[in-house]
Amino acid sequence: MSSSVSIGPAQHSPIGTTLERHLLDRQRQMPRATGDFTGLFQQISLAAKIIGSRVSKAGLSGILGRTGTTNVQGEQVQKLDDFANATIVNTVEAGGHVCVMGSEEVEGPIQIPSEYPQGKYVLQFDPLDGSGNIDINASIGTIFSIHRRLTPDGTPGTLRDLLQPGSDIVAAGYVVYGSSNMLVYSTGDQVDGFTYDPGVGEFFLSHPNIRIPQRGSIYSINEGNYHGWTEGVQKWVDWIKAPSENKRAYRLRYIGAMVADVHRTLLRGGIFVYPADTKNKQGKLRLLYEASPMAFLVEAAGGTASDGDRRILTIEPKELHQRTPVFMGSPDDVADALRFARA
Ligand code: FBP
Repeated sequence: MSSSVSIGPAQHSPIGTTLERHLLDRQRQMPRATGDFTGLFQQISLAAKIIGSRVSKAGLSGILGRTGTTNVQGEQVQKLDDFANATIVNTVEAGGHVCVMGSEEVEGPIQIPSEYPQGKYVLQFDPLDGSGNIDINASIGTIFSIHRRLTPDGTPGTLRDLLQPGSDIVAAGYVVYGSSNMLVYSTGDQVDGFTYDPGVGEFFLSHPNIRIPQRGSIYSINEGNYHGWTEGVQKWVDWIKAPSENKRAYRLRYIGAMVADVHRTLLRGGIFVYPADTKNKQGKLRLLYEASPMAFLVEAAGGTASDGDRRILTIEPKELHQRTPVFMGSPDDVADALRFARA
């Protein structure tokens, strides 16, 4: 667990505990807690409720399709990307808990307007992960991580506050908008999942202490990129999908939204991989608001997360939107993949 978090150790809250109550119970464990962390988390969960509500009726509310603009990644921006980004910024900026934010949809640091307090935390997020799935009604999500600021208290946050390694994450989480909406988070000690009940308008603890299996039977990768991979990765995929004496053939599952593919991997085991290829020399996924927060969760659940050479959490970020190759999941499955990839 990160030393600088102002919330107590993970609780063994009973199933059905609300997220709010779960956070307050943890806060009470920490005599020095100021309530800042709990306050920030409540704003994140409120933003998730607003986004989830819009996603669930996207086809009816004219929010499908593109805005016609291109983001810093060179991607066509979806209307829901914009809506989700604005919802998180508007919900969090006035709360006084953060000093700066970083988003997939915004080129530079998102400053907190001067009329609001400059808080002690730093929030990074992918407002809508899996944008390609929006118009086809497949699972999408929101990914976030929280760091403590490095620059002096009370001053506007800077890029330096955003360029922090995953190993200094205070908390990370994601929301998956799927058959049901779930918020999964960790402060490093355990991973807890909460399911949203739209009838009550609240997240309830449904998956306490998620532990990833040591080995799974599912691999998740976009095989359409096969010809752009290194020989090592090609050999790994050829091996994992072929039955052999001491191994059965793994099943391929690829939803095309990292948040959903990693969610399944956390619950069922196996491995999710987005390697570098001739098109994406550094891989496709972004370090600060995709790979790092998901790596933090996978490791907290007992899994492994590597860029092929080192733990993703040890990577020192240089740029806000830098990319990284990703190998994450069950320890035995990631070890197999790295053995091939490094050969
Ligand atoms: P965004 O949708 O946030 O840009 O995320 C990137 C992403 O959609 C991941 O969620 C997913 O794992 C990957 O890209 C899918 O990429 P591809 O279509 O190349 O397999």
